[in-house]
Amino acid sequence: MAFRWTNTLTAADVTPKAAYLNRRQILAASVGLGAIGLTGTGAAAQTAEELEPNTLEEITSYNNFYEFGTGKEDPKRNAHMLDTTDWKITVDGMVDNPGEYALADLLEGLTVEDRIYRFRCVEAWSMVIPWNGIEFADILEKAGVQETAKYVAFETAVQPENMIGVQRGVLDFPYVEGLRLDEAMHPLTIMATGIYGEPIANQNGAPIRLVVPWKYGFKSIKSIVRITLTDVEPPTSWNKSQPSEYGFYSNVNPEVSHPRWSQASERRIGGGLFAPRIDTLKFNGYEEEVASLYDGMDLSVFF
Ligand SMILES: Nc1nc2c(c(=O)[nH]1)N[C@H]1C(S)=C(S)[C@@H](COP(=O)(O)O)O[C@H]1N2
Ligand SMILES: [Mo]
Repeated sequence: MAFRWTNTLTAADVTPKAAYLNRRQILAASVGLGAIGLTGTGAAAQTAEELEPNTLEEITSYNNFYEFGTGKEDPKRNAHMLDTTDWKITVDGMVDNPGEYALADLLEGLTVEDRIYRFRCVEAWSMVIPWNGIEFADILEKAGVQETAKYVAFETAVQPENMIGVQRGVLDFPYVEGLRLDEAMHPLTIMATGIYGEPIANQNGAPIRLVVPWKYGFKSIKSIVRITLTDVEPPTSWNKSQPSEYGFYSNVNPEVSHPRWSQASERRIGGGLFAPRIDTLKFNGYEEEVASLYDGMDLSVFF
């Protein structure tokens, strides 16, 4: 790994926001370039310019978290009810070290890195989010993935008494997601524990959520309580709900329309009412890094 931030950002060790912001340009230039060893100063300059992060206010005020309602402002209004105390994550399936881990134990010794990523919802809005997170591959290494494993399944907490969306049954809960093992192991795939150096807000998926920046936002499952290694493709919430509209792979792809709208462009949150739409990039701009994962696959079939 050519580029790893070695400072460890945790809830207890928060980088002052000013220092954080001063590093922004460097960070932006590193994302998706240094991490994978891609070189080229032209690309770096372009990335730095392009990846102006959204404000914390924007990131925490416009959300999808159906456990707390279907409106974009519902999670901010309702997610204070999420109980994140004494958080535990069950790691099971095809692993050498299964168990129910306290969050701190699961993450102990692992490096929290700063990653400024594009974030593209399947609904065609987008943001740029400065995450703090751990490469998911580091967590998998701790779990001890067995050779038979081919996929990773994820599950969100269900706290019916705290979650108005669960009470209303707006989706089949628990929210579940999955990745192929090579996608899960990819260095761009992180488990986020913070944003802007602060612990991740409840509405963004506290205390820990997946971030897979080349896929539509719904793959980035929030408030995770179970990680299961398996040899069968796991069910995923939106595919279960609308199989003709949402596939397992869900790679950002401007060439493959959603049945009800185009995916060729997107609305960047915070741009204002009259901001022009911006072109959506294949694999959300991470094509160089991830396209080879899908060699030989027809991405209009495996959407
Ligand atoms: N558990 C859970 N995870 C979820 C969702 C959800 O409803 N429940 N929504 C997904 C969708 S559609 C998107 S776009 C992102 C939104 O993440 P953000 O609110 O942090 O921007 O979370 C994803 N993860
Ligand atoms: Mo989404």
